[in-house]
Amino acid sequence: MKTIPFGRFNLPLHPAGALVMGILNVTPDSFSDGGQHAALEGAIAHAELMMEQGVDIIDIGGESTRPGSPAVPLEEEMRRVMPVIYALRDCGAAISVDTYKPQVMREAIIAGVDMINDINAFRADGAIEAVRDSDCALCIMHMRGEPATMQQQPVYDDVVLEVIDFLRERIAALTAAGIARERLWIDPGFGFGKTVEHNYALIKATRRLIDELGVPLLAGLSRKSMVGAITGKPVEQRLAGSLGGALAAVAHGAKIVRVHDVAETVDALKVWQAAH
Ligand code: 9MG
Repeated sequence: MKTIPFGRFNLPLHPAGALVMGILNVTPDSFSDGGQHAALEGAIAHAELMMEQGVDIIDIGGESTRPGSPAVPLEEEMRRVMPVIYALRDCGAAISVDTYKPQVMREAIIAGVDMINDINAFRADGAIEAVRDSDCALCIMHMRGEPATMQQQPVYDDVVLEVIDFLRERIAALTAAGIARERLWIDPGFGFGKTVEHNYALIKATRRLIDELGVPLLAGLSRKSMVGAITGKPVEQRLAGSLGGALAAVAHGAKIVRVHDVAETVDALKVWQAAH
C-alpha cells in the first residue's frame, strides 16, 4: 500500500481512502473541572480510546477556535498542551499540535510532534522559522479574520479563487524559506470566516484546490455549523451529517479528515475503501 511521509511516520494510505485525525481539545471545559492533573488524565484516556478505535493522527489543541472564542495566553496554552504531547508522543499514533504560536510550535517540535496544524497558516512573526528546520508535516489553513470575529458577515467575490490565491501565497512563503513541498498540507478552513454557501462551494472545489496547488488536502467539518445548516440538527446530533461530509470530502480527494467521532469515521472509511 502507498504510504505518506508524516513526521516520524510513513502512514499507509488506501488509494481511495483517507487518514483519520482525531480531535483532542485540552481546554478547561473539555475533560474536567477538577484541575490540571484531572484534565491531563482525561485527555490521555480519550486519546487511548481513539487509539483503540483506529485513529491515525491525534490533533492536540489548547485553545478553542470556535467562532467567538477568545485567545489563550502563551503560558496557559503551554501548560495545557505540553504535558499531553509528552504523555502521548510514543503512543503509536502520529501527533499533531493545533497552534498558531511560534513558541508552542518550537516546544512541540522538540517534544517530537509529527504535524503542526496552524489555523493561521504560519503568518505569525517567527512561525516559519520555528518549523523550518524540523521534518514535521505542516497544515496551512485558510481563515478570514480571527476566531473572535470571523463569522461577522464574511464577504468574498469568489471564495474558491480567493482561498486558492491565499494558499498559493502561503505555500510560496514556506517553500521560499527552504521548506520541502512534501511536508505541506492545505486546508480550506471550513467555518473560518465563511458562510454555509462558501463552505459548500469549497468542499465541491476540493479536487480543484488539490490539482491547482499540488499539495494534499485536510478537511475538517466534523459537527460544524455547515453540517447543522443542512440537517437542522444541534451540535450533539451531527454524527451522521458529519460522516456524510467526511465521505464527500474523501470522494473529492481529501487525504486527512479531522473528526470528533473516530470509531464511526474509521468504519465508514473501511466500507468506503472496500467498495473501491
Ligand atoms: C483547529 N481546527 C478547527 N477546525 C479545523 C479545521 O477545519 N482544520 C484544521 N486544520 N484545524 C482546525
